[in-house]
Amino acid sequence: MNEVYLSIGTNIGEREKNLQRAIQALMEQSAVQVTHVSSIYETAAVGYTEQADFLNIAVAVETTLIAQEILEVCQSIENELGRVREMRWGPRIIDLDILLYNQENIETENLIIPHPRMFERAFVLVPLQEIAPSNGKVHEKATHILQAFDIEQEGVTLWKKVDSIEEFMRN
Ligand code: GSY
Repeated sequence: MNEVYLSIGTNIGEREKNLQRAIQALMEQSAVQVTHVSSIYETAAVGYTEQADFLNIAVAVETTLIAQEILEVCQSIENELGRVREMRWGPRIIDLDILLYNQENIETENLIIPHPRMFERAFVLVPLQEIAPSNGKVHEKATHILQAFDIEQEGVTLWKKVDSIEEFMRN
């Protein structure tokens, strides 16, 4: 079984609903098991900053799929939820990024793992640190990098504390 971490973000429409729909769509994939979902963080936009704040979460899944197939699942969920690709760093109804696939380094035409910008982004690392096992390498690295960040200055605040997948999907 492969262990995969995803980062999900949204800054258009009913942001919490968008996250729930994305998790629901992942759970409906027979080859994917959602094992952990982080709390929801509200985060100031990075990249193109003249846009609304995002809600961001991290998700852990177990899967038999290879990385390329997970990418296809993520893209199909983005399309299903109505993502329109207008502007590279612009507003989006949903964005699913693969952060890590086991401990593998993967580089193909359309996929780089670990995600090339994940270690520069507090909006990725804060939720990731929350769900990664506290005795593991992912948690250790996220914690180490986050020590150099001023989380508040990075514009990352806890929006809703979530303790289980069931709680995340409620309402
Ligand atoms: O890379 C994912 C999309 N995205 C985000 C995001 O999810 N959160 C924040 N805070 N800023 C972002 N800029 C982009 S692009």
